[in-house]
Amino acid sequence: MSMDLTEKAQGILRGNDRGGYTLPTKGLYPYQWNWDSAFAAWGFATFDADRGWQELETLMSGQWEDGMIPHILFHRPDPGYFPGPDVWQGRGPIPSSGISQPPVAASFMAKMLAMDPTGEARARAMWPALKRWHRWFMDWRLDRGAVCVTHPWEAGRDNAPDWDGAMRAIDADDVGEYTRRDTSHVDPAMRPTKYDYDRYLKLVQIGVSVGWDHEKLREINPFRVADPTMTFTLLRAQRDLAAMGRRFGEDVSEIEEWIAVLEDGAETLWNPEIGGYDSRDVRAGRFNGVLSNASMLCWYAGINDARALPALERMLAAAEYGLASYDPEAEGFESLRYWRGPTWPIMNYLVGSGLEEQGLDGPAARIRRDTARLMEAHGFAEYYDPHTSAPAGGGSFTWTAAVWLGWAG
Ligand code: 2M8
Repeated sequence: MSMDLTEKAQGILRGNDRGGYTLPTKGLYPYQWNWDSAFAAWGFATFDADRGWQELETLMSGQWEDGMIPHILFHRPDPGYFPGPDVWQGRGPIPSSGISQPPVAASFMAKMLAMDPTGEARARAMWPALKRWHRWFMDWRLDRGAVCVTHPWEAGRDNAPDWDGAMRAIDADDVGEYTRRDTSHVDPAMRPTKYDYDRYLKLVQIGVSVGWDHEKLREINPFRVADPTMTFTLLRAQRDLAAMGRRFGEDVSEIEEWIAVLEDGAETLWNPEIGGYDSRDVRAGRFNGVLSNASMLCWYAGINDARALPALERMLAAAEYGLASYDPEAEGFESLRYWRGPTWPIMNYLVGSGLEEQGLDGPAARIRRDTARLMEAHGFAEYYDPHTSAPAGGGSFTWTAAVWLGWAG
Protein backbone atom coordinates (compact mmCIF):
# COMPACT_ATOMS: atom_id res chain seq x y z
CA MET A 1 0.00 0.00 0.00
CA SER A 2 1.36 3.41 -0.96
CA MET A 3 1.48 5.56 2.19
CA ASP A 4 1.40 8.68 0.15
CA LEU A 5 -1.90 7.79 -1.51
CA THR A 6 -3.30 6.49 1.75
CA GLU A 7 -2.61 9.82 3.42
CA LYS A 8 -4.17 11.61 0.50
CA ALA A 9 -7.26 9.40 0.65
CA GLN A 10 -7.62 10.07 4.37
CA GLY A 11 -7.20 13.77 3.64
CA ILE A 12 -10.07 13.63 1.14
CA LEU A 13 -12.40 12.09 3.70
CA ARG A 14 -11.37 14.68 6.29
CA GLY A 15 -11.69 17.49 3.76
CA ASN A 16 -15.22 16.45 2.76
CA ASP A 17 -16.27 15.94 6.39
CA ARG A 18 -18.97 18.39 7.44
CA GLY A 19 -19.17 17.23 11.05
CA GLY A 20 -21.04 13.94 11.29
CA TYR A 21 -21.57 13.48 7.59
CA THR A 22 -19.36 13.54 4.50
CA LEU A 23 -19.98 15.19 1.14
CA PRO A 24 -19.33 13.07 -1.98
CA THR A 25 -17.23 16.01 -3.20
CA LYS A 26 -17.23 19.75 -2.63
CA GLY A 27 -19.15 21.91 -5.11
CA LEU A 28 -20.82 19.28 -7.28
CA TYR A 29 -22.53 17.36 -4.44
CA PRO A 30 -22.83 19.53 -1.30
CA TYR A 31 -25.06 17.21 0.80
CA GLN A 32 -25.13 13.76 2.36
CA TRP A 33 -25.88 11.05 -0.22
CA ASN A 34 -27.07 7.69 1.03
CA TRP A 35 -24.78 5.09 -0.54
CA ASP A 36 -21.82 7.48 -0.75
CA SER A 37 -22.16 7.87 2.99
CA ALA A 38 -22.03 4.13 3.61
CA PHE A 39 -18.77 3.95 1.64
CA ALA A 40 -17.48 6.97 3.58
CA ALA A 41 -18.26 5.25 6.89
CA TRP A 42 -16.21 2.23 5.85
CA GLY A 43 -13.37 4.45 4.61
CA PHE A 44 -13.27 6.29 7.93
CA ALA A 45 -13.40 2.97 9.77
CA THR A 46 -9.92 2.17 8.40
CA PHE A 47 -8.38 4.99 10.45
CA ASP A 48 -11.03 6.56 12.72
CA ALA A 49 -13.60 4.00 13.88
CA ASP A 50 -15.63 6.50 15.89
CA ARG A 51 -16.07 8.81 12.91
CA GLY A 52 -17.10 5.83 10.78
CA TRP A 53 -19.91 4.86 13.16
CA GLN A 54 -21.01 8.46 13.40
CA GLU A 55 -21.43 8.66 9.61
CA LEU A 56 -23.94 5.80 9.65
CA GLU A 57 -25.75 7.24 12.66
CA THR A 58 -26.23 10.56 10.86
CA LEU A 59 -27.56 8.72 7.81
CA MET A 60 -30.07 6.80 9.97
CA SER A 61 -31.24 10.05 11.56
CA GLY A 62 -32.86 10.99 8.26
CA GLN A 63 -35.13 7.91 8.21
CA TRP A 64 -38.77 8.60 7.38
CA GLU A 65 -41.56 7.35 9.59
CA ASP A 66 -42.42 4.69 7.00
CA GLY A 67 -38.87 3.31 7.11
CA MET A 68 -37.36 4.82 3.97
CA ILE A 69 -33.87 6.27 4.25
CA PRO A 70 -33.68 8.98 1.58
CA HIS A 71 -31.10 9.26 -1.13
CA ILE A 72 -30.09 12.81 -0.13
CA LEU A 73 -30.21 14.51 3.27
CA PHE A 74 -30.09 18.29 2.90
CA HIS A 75 -28.57 19.13 6.27
CA ARG A 76 -27.69 22.72 5.33
CA PRO A 77 -29.05 24.64 2.32
CA ASP A 78 -26.53 25.06 -0.50
CA PRO A 79 -27.41 26.96 -3.68
CA GLY A 80 -24.69 25.07 -5.58
CA TYR A 81 -26.89 21.99 -6.15
CA PHE A 82 -30.11 21.54 -8.05
CA PRO A 83 -32.72 20.18 -7.29
CA GLY A 84 -32.58 21.11 -3.60
CA PRO A 85 -34.93 20.61 -0.65
CA ASP A 86 -37.55 23.11 -1.85
CA VAL A 87 -37.99 21.12 -5.08
CA TRP A 88 -37.99 17.67 -3.48
CA GLN A 89 -40.19 18.39 -0.46
CA GLY A 90 -39.38 15.12 1.27
CA ARG A 91 -41.38 14.35 4.41
CA GLY A 92 -38.73 13.08 6.83
CA PRO A 93 -37.24 14.51 10.04
CA ILE A 94 -34.45 16.18 8.02
CA PRO A 95 -35.10 17.94 4.68
CA SER A 96 -34.56 15.25 2.08
CA SER A 97 -35.26 13.86 -1.36
CA GLY A 98 -38.28 11.58 -1.81
CA ILE A 99 -36.57 8.42 -3.11
CA SER A 100 -33.96 6.03 -1.74
CA GLN A 101 -30.68 4.59 -3.05
CA PRO A 102 -28.94 1.18 -3.19
CA PRO A 103 -29.07 -0.16 0.39
CA VAL A 104 -25.42 -0.93 1.02
CA ALA A 105 -25.36 0.49 4.58
CA ALA A 106 -26.04 -2.81 6.39
CA SER A 107 -23.25 -4.50 4.43
CA PHE A 108 -20.74 -1.81 5.32
CA MET A 109 -21.91 -1.90 8.91
CA ALA A 110 -21.13 -5.63 8.99
CA LYS A 111 -17.64 -4.92 7.65
CA MET A 112 -17.11 -2.16 10.19
CA LEU A 113 -18.21 -4.43 13.02
CA ALA A 114 -15.62 -6.99 11.95
CA MET A 115 -12.97 -4.25 11.92
CA ASP A 116 -14.05 -2.74 15.24
CA PRO A 117 -15.89 -5.16 17.55
CA THR A 118 -15.98 -2.44 20.24
CA GLY A 119 -18.61 -0.74 18.07
CA GLU A 120 -21.09 -3.54 18.70
CA ALA A 121 -23.45 -1.44 20.83
CA ARG A 122 -23.64 1.21 18.14
CA ALA A 123 -24.26 -1.37 15.42
CA ARG A 124 -26.92 -2.98 17.56
CA ALA A 125 -28.65 0.34 18.07
CA MET A 126 -28.85 0.87 14.29
CA TRP A 127 -29.94 -2.66 13.42
CA PRO A 128 -33.71 -2.11 13.88
CA ALA A 129 -33.62 1.02 11.67
CA LEU A 130 -31.87 -0.93 8.93
CA LYS A 131 -34.44 -3.69 9.20
CA ARG A 132 -37.27 -1.14 8.85
CA TRP A 133 -35.58 0.29 5.77
CA HIS A 134 -35.17 -3.17 4.25
CA ARG A 135 -38.83 -3.89 4.98
CA TRP A 136 -39.79 -0.68 3.19
CA PHE A 137 -38.19 -2.01 -0.01
CA MET A 138 -40.02 -5.32 0.41
CA ASP A 139 -43.35 -3.50 0.93
CA TRP A 140 -43.17 -0.90 -1.80
CA ARG A 141 -40.63 -1.75 -4.41
CA LEU A 142 -40.95 -5.38 -5.46
CA ASP A 143 -41.98 -6.76 -8.81
CA ARG A 144 -41.93 -10.56 -8.97
CA GLY A 145 -39.39 -10.45 -6.15
CA ALA A 146 -36.97 -8.08 -7.90
CA VAL A 147 -36.47 -4.56 -6.50
CA CYS A 148 -37.68 -1.68 -8.65
CA VAL A 149 -36.47 1.87 -8.94
CA THR A 150 -38.99 4.66 -9.38
CA HIS A 151 -36.45 7.23 -10.60
CA PRO A 152 -33.08 6.81 -12.37
CA TRP A 153 -31.46 8.59 -9.39
CA GLU A 154 -32.70 5.84 -7.10
CA ALA A 155 -30.48 3.23 -8.76
CA GLY A 156 -27.46 5.51 -8.36
CA ARG A 157 -26.69 4.86 -12.06
CA ASP A 158 -28.34 8.05 -13.18
CA ASN A 159 -28.11 8.07 -16.97
CA ALA A 160 -27.47 4.36 -17.56
CA PRO A 161 -28.88 3.04 -20.87
CA ASP A 162 -31.15 0.81 -18.76
CA TRP A 163 -33.58 3.70 -18.37
CA ASP A 164 -33.74 4.87 -21.99
CA GLY A 165 -36.97 3.05 -22.82
CA ALA A 166 -38.80 4.06 -19.65
CA MET A 167 -37.57 7.65 -20.03
CA ARG A 168 -39.01 7.86 -23.54
CA ALA A 169 -42.45 7.10 -22.11
CA ILE A 170 -42.35 10.18 -19.84
CA ASP A 171 -44.03 13.31 -21.14
CA ALA A 172 -41.99 16.20 -19.72
CA ASP A 173 -43.35 19.01 -21.91
CA ASP A 174 -44.80 20.88 -18.93
CA VAL A 175 -41.81 20.54 -16.61
CA GLY A 176 -41.18 24.33 -16.61
CA GLU A 177 -38.01 26.43 -16.42
CA TYR A 178 -35.11 25.52 -14.15
CA THR A 179 -31.38 26.14 -13.87
CA ARG A 180 -29.02 23.22 -13.54
CA ARG A 181 -25.95 23.59 -11.33
CA ASP A 182 -24.07 20.39 -12.10
CA THR A 183 -22.94 21.63 -15.51
CA SER A 184 -21.30 24.68 -13.90
CA HIS A 185 -19.05 22.34 -11.85
CA VAL A 186 -18.06 19.80 -14.50
CA ASP A 187 -17.91 19.52 -18.29
CA PRO A 188 -21.50 19.09 -19.62
CA ALA A 189 -20.21 16.40 -22.00
CA MET A 190 -19.64 14.19 -18.95
CA ARG A 191 -23.13 14.77 -17.54
CA PRO A 192 -26.71 13.75 -18.37
CA THR A 193 -28.43 15.79 -21.10
CA LYS A 194 -31.28 18.34 -20.80
CA TYR A 195 -33.62 15.67 -22.17
CA ASP A 196 -32.63 13.50 -19.19
CA TYR A 197 -32.93 16.30 -16.65
CA ASP A 198 -36.42 17.29 -17.87
CA ARG A 199 -37.56 13.78 -17.14
CA TYR A 200 -35.69 13.51 -13.81
CA LEU A 201 -37.54 16.64 -12.69
CA LYS A 202 -40.88 15.53 -14.06
CA LEU A 203 -40.63 12.40 -11.91
CA VAL A 204 -39.85 14.55 -8.87
CA GLN A 205 -42.90 16.71 -9.62
CA ILE A 206 -45.08 13.60 -9.86
CA GLY A 207 -43.78 12.43 -6.47
CA VAL A 208 -44.40 15.82 -4.87
CA SER A 209 -47.92 15.96 -6.35
CA VAL A 210 -48.96 12.99 -4.16
CA GLY A 211 -46.80 13.88 -1.14
CA TRP A 212 -44.46 10.95 -1.88
CA ASP A 213 -47.25 8.48 -1.12
CA HIS A 214 -45.67 5.18 -2.17
CA GLU A 215 -49.00 3.45 -2.68
CA LYS A 216 -50.20 6.12 -5.09
CA LEU A 217 -46.85 6.25 -6.82
CA ARG A 218 -46.99 2.54 -7.45
CA GLU A 219 -50.11 3.32 -9.52
CA ILE A 220 -49.23 6.59 -11.25
CA ASN A 221 -45.47 6.75 -11.61
CA PRO A 222 -44.68 6.09 -15.29
CA PHE A 223 -41.18 4.93 -14.31
CA ARG A 224 -40.88 1.55 -12.61
CA VAL A 225 -37.88 -0.56 -13.53
CA ALA A 226 -36.73 -3.75 -11.80
CA ASP A 227 -33.04 -3.17 -11.36
CA PRO A 228 -30.03 -5.42 -10.72
CA THR A 229 -28.27 -2.74 -8.62
CA MET A 230 -31.11 -2.62 -6.14
CA THR A 231 -31.98 -6.30 -6.20
CA PHE A 232 -28.42 -7.51 -5.67
CA THR A 233 -27.43 -4.90 -3.08
CA LEU A 234 -30.60 -5.53 -1.07
CA LEU A 235 -30.14 -9.29 -1.26
CA ARG A 236 -26.58 -8.91 0.02
CA ALA A 237 -27.66 -6.42 2.68
CA GLN A 238 -30.39 -8.79 3.92
CA ARG A 239 -27.80 -11.56 4.29
CA ASP A 240 -25.52 -9.24 6.28
CA LEU A 241 -28.42 -7.96 8.38
CA ALA A 242 -29.46 -11.53 9.19
CA ALA A 243 -25.90 -12.49 10.16
CA MET A 244 -25.62 -9.49 12.48
CA GLY A 245 -29.08 -10.20 13.88
CA ARG A 246 -28.05 -13.73 14.81
CA ARG A 247 -25.02 -12.37 16.60
CA PHE A 248 -27.24 -9.89 18.50
CA GLY A 249 -29.75 -12.59 19.44
CA GLU A 250 -32.53 -11.18 17.24
CA ASP A 251 -35.23 -13.22 15.51
CA VAL A 252 -34.17 -13.23 11.85
CA SER A 253 -36.83 -15.55 10.42
CA GLU A 254 -38.57 -12.74 8.55
CA ILE A 255 -35.27 -11.63 7.01
CA GLU A 256 -34.66 -15.20 5.89
CA GLU A 257 -38.01 -15.12 4.09
CA TRP A 258 -37.02 -11.86 2.40
CA ILE A 259 -33.79 -13.48 1.23
CA ALA A 260 -35.73 -16.31 -0.43
CA VAL A 261 -38.05 -13.81 -2.15
CA LEU A 262 -35.11 -11.78 -3.46
CA GLU A 263 -33.27 -14.88 -4.68
CA ASP A 264 -36.30 -15.75 -6.80
CA GLY A 265 -36.58 -12.12 -7.87
CA ALA A 266 -32.97 -12.04 -9.02
CA GLU A 267 -33.71 -14.91 -11.39
CA THR A 268 -36.43 -12.81 -13.07
CA LEU A 269 -33.63 -10.43 -14.13
CA TRP A 270 -31.71 -13.09 -16.02
CA ASN A 271 -32.02 -12.29 -19.71
CA PRO A 272 -30.82 -15.24 -21.84
CA GLU A 273 -30.72 -13.01 -24.91
CA ILE A 274 -27.85 -10.95 -23.56
CA GLY A 275 -26.42 -13.72 -21.39
CA GLY A 276 -26.60 -11.56 -18.31
CA TYR A 277 -28.65 -9.98 -15.57
CA ASP A 278 -30.65 -7.16 -17.04
CA SER A 279 -33.07 -4.48 -15.87
CA ARG A 280 -36.77 -5.04 -16.58
CA ASP A 281 -39.15 -2.25 -17.54
CA VAL A 282 -42.18 -3.18 -15.44
CA ARG A 283 -44.57 -0.76 -17.14
CA ALA A 284 -43.67 -1.92 -20.65
CA GLY A 285 -43.25 -5.55 -19.58
CA ARG A 286 -39.89 -6.10 -21.27
CA PHE A 287 -36.19 -6.43 -20.67
CA ASN A 288 -34.01 -3.42 -21.49
CA GLY A 289 -31.23 -5.50 -23.06
CA VAL A 290 -28.41 -3.76 -21.16
CA LEU A 291 -25.23 -5.39 -19.90
CA SER A 292 -23.75 -3.11 -17.27
CA ASN A 293 -21.48 -3.28 -14.26
CA ALA A 294 -24.66 -3.79 -12.19
CA SER A 295 -25.31 -7.00 -14.16
CA MET A 296 -22.14 -8.31 -12.50
CA LEU A 297 -23.28 -7.80 -8.91
CA CYS A 298 -24.64 -11.37 -8.65
CA TRP A 299 -21.48 -12.64 -6.94
CA TYR A 300 -21.64 -9.79 -4.44
CA ALA A 301 -25.20 -10.91 -3.70
CA GLY A 302 -23.97 -14.44 -2.98
CA ILE A 303 -25.13 -15.93 -6.28
CA ASN A 304 -22.22 -17.75 -7.89
CA ASP A 305 -23.63 -17.94 -11.39
CA ALA A 306 -21.46 -19.55 -14.05
CA ARG A 307 -23.90 -18.34 -16.72
CA ALA A 308 -22.78 -14.76 -16.05
CA LEU A 309 -19.03 -15.37 -16.45
CA PRO A 310 -18.67 -15.20 -20.26
CA ALA A 311 -20.22 -11.72 -20.41
CA LEU A 312 -18.03 -10.55 -17.52
CA GLU A 313 -14.92 -11.83 -19.24
CA ARG A 314 -15.92 -10.23 -22.52
CA MET A 315 -16.58 -6.86 -20.88
CA LEU A 316 -13.23 -6.99 -19.07
CA ALA A 317 -11.42 -7.91 -22.28
CA ALA A 318 -13.05 -4.99 -24.10
CA ALA A 319 -11.68 -2.36 -21.70
CA GLU A 320 -8.18 -1.50 -20.58
CA TYR A 321 -9.06 -0.41 -17.04
CA GLY A 322 -11.56 -2.26 -14.89
CA LEU A 323 -15.19 -2.94 -15.50
CA ALA A 324 -17.01 -0.41 -17.68
CA SER A 325 -20.43 0.79 -16.56
CA TYR A 326 -21.84 -0.23 -19.93
CA ASP A 327 -20.78 -2.97 -22.33
CA PRO A 328 -17.94 -1.34 -24.34
CA GLU A 329 -19.04 -3.27 -27.42
CA ALA A 330 -22.64 -2.11 -27.27
CA GLU A 331 -24.00 0.63 -29.47
CA GLY A 332 -24.24 3.92 -27.59
CA PHE A 333 -21.27 3.24 -25.29
CA GLU A 334 -19.69 6.59 -24.28
CA SER A 335 -16.39 6.32 -22.46
CA LEU A 336 -16.71 9.62 -20.58
CA ARG A 337 -20.43 10.11 -20.05
CA TYR A 338 -21.11 9.17 -16.48
CA TRP A 339 -23.00 5.87 -16.21
CA ARG A 340 -22.95 5.14 -19.96
CA GLY A 341 -19.42 3.78 -20.13
CA PRO A 342 -16.90 5.07 -17.56
CA THR A 343 -15.43 2.77 -14.94
CA TRP A 344 -16.41 3.49 -11.34
CA PRO A 345 -14.19 2.39 -8.43
CA ILE A 346 -17.20 1.86 -6.16
CA MET A 347 -18.81 -0.58 -8.56
CA ASN A 348 -15.45 -2.20 -9.24
CA TYR A 349 -15.19 -2.78 -5.50
CA LEU A 350 -18.68 -4.26 -5.13
CA VAL A 351 -18.23 -6.55 -8.12
CA GLY A 352 -14.56 -7.36 -7.39
CA SER A 353 -15.06 -8.15 -3.71
CA GLY A 354 -18.05 -10.34 -4.62
CA LEU A 355 -15.88 -12.29 -7.07
CA GLU A 356 -13.18 -12.63 -4.42
CA GLU A 357 -15.67 -14.04 -1.93
CA GLN A 358 -16.86 -16.58 -4.48
CA GLY A 359 -13.30 -17.69 -5.27
CA LEU A 360 -13.16 -16.26 -8.80
CA ASP A 361 -9.64 -15.00 -8.30
CA GLY A 362 -8.77 -14.24 -11.92
CA PRO A 363 -11.36 -11.58 -12.74
CA ALA A 364 -11.33 -10.35 -9.13
CA ALA A 365 -7.58 -9.65 -9.23
CA ARG A 366 -7.84 -7.97 -12.59
CA ILE A 367 -10.56 -5.57 -11.37
CA ARG A 368 -8.74 -4.79 -8.15
CA ARG A 369 -5.42 -4.13 -9.83
CA ASP A 370 -7.00 -1.93 -12.47
CA THR A 371 -8.86 0.06 -9.84
CA ALA A 372 -5.61 0.71 -7.98
CA ARG A 373 -3.84 1.70 -11.21
CA LEU A 374 -6.49 4.32 -11.93
CA MET A 375 -5.99 5.96 -8.57
CA GLU A 376 -2.20 5.66 -8.67
CA ALA A 377 -2.16 7.41 -12.03
CA HIS A 378 -4.79 10.08 -11.47
CA GLY A 379 -5.86 10.32 -7.84
CA PHE A 380 -9.42 10.03 -6.57
CA ALA A 381 -11.82 11.02 -9.34
CA GLU A 382 -15.53 10.33 -9.51
CA TYR A 383 -15.03 7.95 -12.47
CA TYR A 384 -12.52 7.22 -15.26
CA ASP A 385 -12.38 6.48 -18.97
CA PRO A 386 -12.05 2.67 -19.14
CA HIS A 387 -9.96 2.87 -22.34
CA THR A 388 -7.49 5.63 -21.47
CA SER A 389 -7.77 5.91 -17.64
CA ALA A 390 -8.48 9.66 -17.93
CA PRO A 391 -10.12 10.93 -14.73
CA ALA A 392 -13.59 12.46 -15.16
CA GLY A 393 -16.49 14.03 -13.31
CA GLY A 394 -15.81 15.49 -9.87
CA GLY A 395 -12.37 15.34 -8.20
CA SER A 396 -11.33 14.63 -4.56
CA PHE A 397 -14.12 12.10 -4.38
CA THR A 398 -15.07 10.54 -1.05
CA TRP A 399 -16.20 7.07 -2.08
CA THR A 400 -13.29 6.65 -4.48
CA ALA A 401 -10.89 7.46 -1.62
CA ALA A 402 -12.80 5.01 0.60
CA VAL A 403 -12.32 2.24 -1.96
CA TRP A 404 -8.57 2.89 -1.87
CA LEU A 405 -8.51 2.76 1.92
CA GLY A 406 -10.71 -0.30 2.30
CA TRP A 407 -9.74 -2.42 -0.68
CA ALA A 408 -7.70 -1.26 -3.65
CA GLY A 409 -4.73 0.32 -1.85
C1 2M8 B 1 -24.83 10.90 -8.78
O1 2M8 B 1 -26.19 11.24 -8.64
C2 2M8 B 1 -26.67 12.55 -8.29
C3 2M8 B 1 -28.17 12.45 -8.05
O2 2M8 B 1 -28.42 11.57 -6.99
C4 2M8 B 1 -26.46 13.64 -9.30
O3 2M8 B 1 -25.97 13.37 -10.40
O4 2M8 B 1 -26.80 14.77 -8.99
C5 2M8 B 1 -24.75 9.36 -8.92
O5 2M8 B 1 -23.48 8.96 -9.38
C6 2M8 B 1 -25.09 8.69 -7.60
O6 2M8 B 1 -24.88 7.30 -7.67
C7 2M8 B 1 -24.26 9.27 -6.46
O7 2M8 B 1 -24.73 8.75 -5.23
C8 2M8 B 1 -24.31 10.81 -6.43
C9 2M8 B 1 -23.31 11.41 -5.44
O8 2M8 B 1 -22.01 10.89 -5.65
O9 2M8 B 1 -24.02 11.35 -7.71
